[in-house]
Amino acid sequence: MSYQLWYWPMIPGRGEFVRLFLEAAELDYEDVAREESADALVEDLLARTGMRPFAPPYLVDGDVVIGQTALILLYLSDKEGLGSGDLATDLKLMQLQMDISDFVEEIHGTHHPIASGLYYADQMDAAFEKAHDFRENRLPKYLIHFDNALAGNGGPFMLGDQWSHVDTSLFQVMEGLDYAFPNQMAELQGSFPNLEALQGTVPEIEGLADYLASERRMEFNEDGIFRHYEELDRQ
Ligand SMILES: N[C@@H](CCC(=O)N[C@@H](CS)C(=O)NCC(=O)O)C(=O)O
Repeated sequence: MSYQLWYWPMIPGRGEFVRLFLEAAELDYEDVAREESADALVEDLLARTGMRPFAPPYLVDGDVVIGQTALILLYLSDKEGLGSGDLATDLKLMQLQMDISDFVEEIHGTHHPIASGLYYADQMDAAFEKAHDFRENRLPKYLIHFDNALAGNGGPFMLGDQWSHVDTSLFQVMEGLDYAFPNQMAELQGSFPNLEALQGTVPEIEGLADYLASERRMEFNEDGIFRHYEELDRQ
C-alpha cells in the first residue's frame, strides 16, 4: 500500500523534506493535496479528530497518521529499514533532524520575525534586523554544527557511505539557503567543505536524480520557507 503525503501544494516547504526521502528510497506515495487541492488538505485535516497532526506535512500509512517532519522521517526510516540499525546512532540522527527543524524555523523567521499570519511587507524592518543576525551568527553556527557532524564518519554522508534522512534534509537546506541568501552563501563558500560535498553527492542517490530533474520537483518561491528577498541578503 502506498503512503499518503499531505502538504500544501503551492510551495516546497517542509513537505519537500519528506518527499526527498520518499523519492531517494524509491517508495510509493501519493502527494494527495497536489493531486487534489489545498482545500482538500484543510478538509482532511479538520475531519481528523483527537490526537491529530497540528499542521502539514503529515503522513498517512493505514491507521498511522503522523505530523512533524522529523517524526515522519524517523517513522519512514525505521519502517523501511533505512536507519543505522543501532538505537543510539538512530537517536543521534533524529537529534540532527530536529536541529534541522529548529534551523528551518529560524530561516522562516528571517522573513516572518513577528507573526507568521502577517505579510512580509508588514514586518520588513524587523525582518531586516533578524536577517542580519541570522547571516552573521545563526547561519554559520548551524552550518559549522552540521559540517562537524558530517566529518565524524568521514563522509560523504552522515553515516559514512550509507545515506540517511539527515542527508536528504541537509541537501534541501543547502539548496534553499543558496536560493534565499546567494550573496551570503557565496561569501561563505569553502567554509563548510563536508556540507558542500554532501550537496553534490545527494543528487547521485539512485532514485533522486530522476525526481530532481522532473516537473514534480518544485522550485523555491516567495510563498515558501526559503524566500529570496534581496534586502535580506548580504549587500
Ligand atoms: N514543526 C512542524 C511545523 C509544521 C508547520 O509549521 N507547518 C506549516 C507549513 S510548513 C503550517 O502549515 N503551519 C500552520 C500553522 O502553524 O498554523 C514540522 O516540522 O513539521
